[in-house]
Amino acid sequence: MNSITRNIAFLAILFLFGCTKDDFTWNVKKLPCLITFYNSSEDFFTQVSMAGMTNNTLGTGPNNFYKDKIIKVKKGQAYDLLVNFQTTSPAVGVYAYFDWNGDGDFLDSDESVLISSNINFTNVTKSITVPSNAVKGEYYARFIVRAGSTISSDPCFENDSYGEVEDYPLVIE
Ligand SMILES: [Ca+2]
Ligand SMILES: [Ca+2]
Repeated sequence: MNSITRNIAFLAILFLFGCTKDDFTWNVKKLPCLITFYNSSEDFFTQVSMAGMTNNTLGTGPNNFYKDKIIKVKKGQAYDLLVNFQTTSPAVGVYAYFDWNGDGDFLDSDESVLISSNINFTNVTKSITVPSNAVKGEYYARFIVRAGSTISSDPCFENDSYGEVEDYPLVIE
């Protein structure tokens, strides 16, 4: 094989087997960390409501993904988020998380929102503004009640088995 033939053969192989949009790895969405609570009977959400989606629940674990309860929002718009939870703990950390840039985590700016760190403040309305630079697509929103004295905004943090996590599809238009 001379060098020209070799180059043509190499290009042909690249063309046939190189990465394309049909490559399966292209379509695999990065998922947020899995977080679980094995005792959700005492500290849990009873309602999450936003952008026309309302979900009334009891305490269930270890992980809840409500795939049919879609939170559909538009870039740059503000929405009321209503959260109701109950707790028997002396301390609590309740957070909402939104993967605004669709990179499979809740770690970017404005992606975590403190809902309540007060056991007497269990019925909360917060205004949530979708960043104007949010990325269109279907991602995830997450809500966590953490019971206990260790309050962390880390969306992956489990300090013990008491609490509840509710995950939802987040559609950004
Ligand atoms: Ca619940
Ligand atoms: Ca993110």
